[in-house]
Amino acid sequence: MTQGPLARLAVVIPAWNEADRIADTVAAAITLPGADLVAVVDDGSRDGTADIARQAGAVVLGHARNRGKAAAMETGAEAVRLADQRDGVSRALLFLDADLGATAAQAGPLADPVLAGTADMTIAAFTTRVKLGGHGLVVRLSARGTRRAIGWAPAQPLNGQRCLTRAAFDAARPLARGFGVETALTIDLVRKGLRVLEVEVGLEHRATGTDLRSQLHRARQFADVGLALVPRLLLAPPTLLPSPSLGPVSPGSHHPRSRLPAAPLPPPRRLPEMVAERNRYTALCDISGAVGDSSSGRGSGIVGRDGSPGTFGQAEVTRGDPARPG
Ligand SMILES: Nc1nc2c(ncn2[C@@H]2O[C@H](COP(=O)(O)OP(=O)(O)OP(=O)(O)O)[C@@H](O)[C@H]2O)c(=O)[nH]1
Ligand SMILES: [Mg+2]
Repeated sequence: MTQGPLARLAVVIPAWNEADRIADTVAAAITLPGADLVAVVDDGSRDGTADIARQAGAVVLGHARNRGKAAAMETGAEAVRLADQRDGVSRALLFLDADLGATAAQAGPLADPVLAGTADMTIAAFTTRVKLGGHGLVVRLSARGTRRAIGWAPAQPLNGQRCLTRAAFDAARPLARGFGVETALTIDLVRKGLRVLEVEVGLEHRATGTDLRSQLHRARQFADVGLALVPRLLLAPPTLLPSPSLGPVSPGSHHPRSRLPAAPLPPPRRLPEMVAERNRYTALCDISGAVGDSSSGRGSGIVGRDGSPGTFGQAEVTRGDPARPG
């Protein structure tokens, strides 16, 4: 791992009723290179998650009542900020889900580019996926909306395993609520010209089923993602029209940090034309249309408006696998 000015890492784990897995997740997170702070944010759990996390070695913060995943991330990041001030450092923030268990030990490559200063945010692409009933609907919604907003979507757009610099986290605030947070993070940071990179990691999470509780969970996810997308599609400034897609990535043909060839950019357009096109995209954005779009979420890349690789305002793509677990 490259040791740069951000070589210290804080792991933030939002958790809600994760008594079964939180101990393994914390124990694995503590082993990550550079991680000197592991904070679990217990979001009103009723199953002893907080106590178990504390015994496993985490700093535990708590919400008295359930406030959703994004609020837990904000609480965790704020706690890290206080620790940073105390220690005179600026830690990178590695967000991990609580249900990763021992596989959380594989998250190191996600932090490396951020610690090395070559990315402002990384997004995980899990190499192993679990079959999840109905989850694809929310993935497609997120992928389709993200692509409409910024012309590109990560292979696993809802993946919550992300590493951000402090500056990138601050640029993304206020976070979109609940499970809309990942979709909004991608859109907002790419729009702000920050460097977003996807990284393949060997993480696995708990497979949620098809029972009523799981379906309610997905309905909540769907609503949160939709609520995150609406303002971002309706209020998009005209200068942020979708960039040209680079098409799907051939499986196996890329390295985790490889860069796709840049597609030619269209000629510059005048403002009225851009506004008209923005409105057209907005009108086209029928959220329910995400259902059944099997192409959504397929890996594609965008380049910065200046078209040059390696500059701010671009995202890099690692793989073209549309679905993702959690
Ligand atoms: N703070 C907070 N965290 C939550 C809440 N619901 C889930 N989480 C956490 O968010 C992470 C992801 O939740 P999961 O239930 O695994 O959801 P998912 O993996 O995105 O979706 P599935 O694939 O459908 O399971 C886990 O760490 C959960 O503990 C919540 O209401 N508040
Ligand atoms: Mg999960």
